[in-house]
Amino acid sequence: MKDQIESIRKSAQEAIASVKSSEELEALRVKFLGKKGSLTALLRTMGSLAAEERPIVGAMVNDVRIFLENEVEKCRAALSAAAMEQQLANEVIDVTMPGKKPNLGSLHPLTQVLNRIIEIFSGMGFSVVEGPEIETDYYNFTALNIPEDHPARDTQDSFYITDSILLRTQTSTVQIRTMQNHTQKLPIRIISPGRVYRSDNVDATHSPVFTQLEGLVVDKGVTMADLKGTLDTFAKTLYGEDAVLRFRPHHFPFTEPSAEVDMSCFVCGGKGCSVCKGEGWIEILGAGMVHPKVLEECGIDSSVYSGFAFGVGLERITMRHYGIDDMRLLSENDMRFLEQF
Ligand code: 2U9
Repeated sequence: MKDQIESIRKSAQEAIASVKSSEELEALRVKFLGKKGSLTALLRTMGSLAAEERPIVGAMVNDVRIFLENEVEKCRAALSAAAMEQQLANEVIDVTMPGKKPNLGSLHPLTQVLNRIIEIFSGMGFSVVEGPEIETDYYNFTALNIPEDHPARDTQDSFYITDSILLRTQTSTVQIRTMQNHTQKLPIRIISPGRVYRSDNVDATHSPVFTQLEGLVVDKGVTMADLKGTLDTFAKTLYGEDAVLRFRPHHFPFTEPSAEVDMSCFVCGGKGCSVCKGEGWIEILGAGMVHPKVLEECGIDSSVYSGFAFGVGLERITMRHYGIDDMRLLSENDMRFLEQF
């Protein structure tokens, strides 16, 4: 019996010593120490022993049980320490590796120029107002005194969604909404930047979507002199003190009188060069005094109030500003182009 006990102890100890995983260890524990294990089986045969031998053998079996339980525990601790070490080795971090460089972006050139223009007009007391890009023909045409048979209304020139809903062709819709909402709160001094849509074919100087910035001032006693002074300050702040403006008579349905406004060429100063095509002048915007019919349509008494308005195409100003020769570059989102700003 003593030999059997010793042989179980020895083979259990050897088996535990060569265990590779906790599953294997648990199987061995069950095999030797479990309810149906070999030590327990041995205890069951003690009935055949002489009475005086039983306590001695019982004590031996107990000692071996305690010894083996200890061995199992030691082995379990060693296995989990090894597992932890393996995990730490797998998760090792090389703190000397170079970090990932974040890709810092910059503002789109159109946004940079827009921000500069907003800054200039803010300095003159204008606030920025925006509005929807999908509009009704009332706000886009009718309220702006654009007659039913005007070519701008043609489906060839504007993008219609239904018979009376279209993508706005100018941001003037925003000024109409502002005037109709502000009849109790005059004067108005706003600029309205935003995207507009016209059915143009794409080439280096035309795009079916472009950005406009329009301005509107309505107050008592506003005259053409205020318009000229405001635009003069704008041009001189953006292009420098040498900038000179020239007003040419023109026609727009929503302003009367109307003008196209040229600026002395910023390259040659007016002498004539390739940028101004020998003219000495470059067209920069359109402007005029708000048509009395437009004021009346918005509930503003045109015998008491008057206003001026102007509109610029932001792409053209931006192209001139940075010497960009193709408008498509401003909407294609080519990183090789955008990274230069
Ligand atoms: C209201 C009344 C009048 C806005 C104006 C222009 C002249 C003009 C063009 C510049 C280049 C359009 O982007 S462009 O193609 N704009 O020439 N815009 S007066 O007049 C208004 C606006 C709103 C209520």
